[in-house]
Amino acid sequence: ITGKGRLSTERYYTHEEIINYIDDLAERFPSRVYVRTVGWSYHKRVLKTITVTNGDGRSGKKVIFLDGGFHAREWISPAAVLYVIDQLVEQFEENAHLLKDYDWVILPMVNPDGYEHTQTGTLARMWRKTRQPYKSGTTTCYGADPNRNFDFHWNEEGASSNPCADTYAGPTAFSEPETIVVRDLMHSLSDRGVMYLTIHSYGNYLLYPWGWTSDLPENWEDLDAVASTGAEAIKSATGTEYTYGSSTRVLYIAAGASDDYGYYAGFNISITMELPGAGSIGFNPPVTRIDEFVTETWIGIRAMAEKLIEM
Ligand code: ING
Ligand code: ZN
Repeated sequence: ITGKGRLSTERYYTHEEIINYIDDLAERFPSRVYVRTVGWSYHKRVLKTITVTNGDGRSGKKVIFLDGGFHAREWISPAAVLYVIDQLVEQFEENAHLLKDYDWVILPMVNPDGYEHTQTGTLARMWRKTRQPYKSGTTTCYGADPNRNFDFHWNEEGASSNPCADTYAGPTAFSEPETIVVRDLMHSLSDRGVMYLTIHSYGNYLLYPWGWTSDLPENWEDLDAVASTGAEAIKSATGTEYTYGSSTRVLYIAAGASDDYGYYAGFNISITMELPGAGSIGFNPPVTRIDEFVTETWIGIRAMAEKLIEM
């Protein structure tokens, strides 16, 4: 199954395959691709970023930070992020404009413990959170919602204090090793960081801050311009419609999410992309539709990056 070569969009990868895939790219393209261990999950699975550059050796370029796999059951997310990596690396010539003044730092799998858990059988397929155990009275429940665990208006509206709830904010902000990794990456990149994109599913949304309040951030018009560009590019390519706007206004209020934190940390464009749903539970597009979804997602992400570059 593993081994060097092109990405397969014909199946969902395991965490190990995701890691092998980016490690192989680093071996095949040593001048343009750099893989780094950035931490470990609660169960000591490795978290790695892949940095894609144009290989010109210029340091201190602006940074686009992209991640996926926050929520375990949203399998199309890491698949879409891997496809972005594939396009930036393998279709290098036609995407050169996206790498001229920008490095892309990509963390394809934030929550490998949860992801692996969803691959253990139908009972576990709908798992959302991390897998660290928490006591609730005499019972033990597992995991915090990594997208409620960030320390920006942490555990305010739209998050739960119940360890057994799907939106459990955690006992403290940054209680999860996985969100600490994302936080530290954000701070290490923030002086160069111009766009943070985090890929979830499902519902066809392009969401920007704030998620903790219905107020809009100061540069909401820029955020709206980038999000609408992504939505329009997808609509004209495939007909798929995306709704865009602030998380609170177009979806629901949710404090402690990564896009709010990324914006607060200095990424002036910070967007959560909710890919389309399919399959019996929305979170499980059949493998025959992976290719369609990831290529469409790439069209949107590329258009947003192009908009950012011209802004
Ligand atoms: N949806 C996101 C969630 O974490 C979201 C929506 C993102 C709300 C950012 C607020 C801020 O609930 C999914 N599907 O995870
Ligand atoms: Zn999600």
